[in-house]
Amino acid sequence: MRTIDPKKLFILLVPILFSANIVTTTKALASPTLPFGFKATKLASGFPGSLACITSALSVSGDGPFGDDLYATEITAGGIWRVSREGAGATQFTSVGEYPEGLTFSPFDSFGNYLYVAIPVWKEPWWGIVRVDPLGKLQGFFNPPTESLAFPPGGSDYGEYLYGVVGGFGSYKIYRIDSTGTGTEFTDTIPGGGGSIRFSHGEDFGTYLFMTCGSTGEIYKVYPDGSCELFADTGMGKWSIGGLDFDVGGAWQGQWGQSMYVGVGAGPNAGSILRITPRGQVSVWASGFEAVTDICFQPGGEGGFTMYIATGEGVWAIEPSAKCETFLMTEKGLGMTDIFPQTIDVYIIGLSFAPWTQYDLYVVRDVDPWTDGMMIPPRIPGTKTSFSTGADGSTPGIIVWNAPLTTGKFDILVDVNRNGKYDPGIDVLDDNDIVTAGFFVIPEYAFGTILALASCFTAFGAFRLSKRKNL
Ligand SMILES: [Ca+2]
Ligand SMILES: [Ca+2]
Ligand SMILES: [Ca+2]
Repeated sequence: MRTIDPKKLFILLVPILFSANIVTTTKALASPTLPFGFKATKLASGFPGSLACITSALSVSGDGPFGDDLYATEITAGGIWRVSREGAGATQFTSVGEYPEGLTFSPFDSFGNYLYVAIPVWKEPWWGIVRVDPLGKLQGFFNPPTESLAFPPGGSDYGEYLYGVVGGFGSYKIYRIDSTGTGTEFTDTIPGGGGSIRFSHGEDFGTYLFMTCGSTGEIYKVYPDGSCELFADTGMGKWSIGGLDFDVGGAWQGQWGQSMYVGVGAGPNAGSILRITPRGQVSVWASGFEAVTDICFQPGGEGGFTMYIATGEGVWAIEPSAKCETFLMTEKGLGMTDIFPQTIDVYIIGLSFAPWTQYDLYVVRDVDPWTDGMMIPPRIPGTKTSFSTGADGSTPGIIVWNAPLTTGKFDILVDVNRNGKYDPGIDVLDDNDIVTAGFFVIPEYAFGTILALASCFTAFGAFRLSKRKNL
């Protein structure tokens, strides 16, 4: 039998695989493009009662009197909206008049159980910072027009204050405001004008105040003494970047890594989400949303965190999804594919499983369809029967079936609850598809022809070893 020269395989596959190293999820208006292993769900699609559905900022309440919903500002009609995290849509919580921007809950008892809202204009009856009680009643709190606000985490060098970006008259300053609403200047005029602020909270980022600069596309770090230092230039240009948040502080980071994420609200890259490492390296992490104006992370959920984003067409949740996919080895690392010649080993990568856990694995003849509670058919002889995850819940590329392979259609099932049966919503299928085959093994002579037909790759993408040090 003729074997395929690995170099030839590489030349054939690479243009296909590397042209799409991200997986696309299509939803409604926006067509988000997310990294492999993540999914996006729209929680609220525009807001009832407003014509232009532009959300500006988001905050997640804890389990206190505000429930555990998301709260969002709606800048054209001045609403504060309450968005169900379970996908039950949005309802108006209260109205503050025009142009509310940032909003946040207080971690400090001294500031009481209020939602604090920044309003960057002088306009009756409310401006500056107002606070809203759990019944939606408003109180004035701080006067100068404020664009963004943030509380530091408890016990930091920034004290028990609310920090606000105060603008107007051509210059911007950060104020710190005590629990009585009395503000003092914290920074001198800040470089690049105002933007969104958020505190990092430990690990490699330390605990610092970070600020996006609307007019330059830069991000500054603001020290507890009020001095500023350039942290990163996103390269997105003027009036481009919006809110930011950090995925640190949960039980484990999972696939999120340890990063700052920044929304891009305008400019050529509008609708993207940037990922910035603790050393200030910037990359585009996701794209294809409408203008992304704010981001907030909530620890918990399957993958360690859920990311919520405010966009020009509503609110989305982004989270890792437990996933198992078939790959083959190329000279550059692993390339995702569903088609294997008989002479090539079958690899899998598993993502977003629980950390430090062993899972039962089944490589079986194609089942069409998988039905709730059915017994998992016998394994193909010689295939791998289990795999284990590391601290981040992933398994690096492992061979589950050594060549030579048998031709045919096959499925791979991760029996998450180890009961020998298929349980929808618990067990994980290769390609997450209950009908089609997870992968095909075809005769050697047909392989070159198949490769020429890119449409035959029902799912493709690339996962280069160099991109993720954990693989
Ligand atoms: Ca099962
Ligand atoms: Ca199947
Ligand atoms: Ca597959």
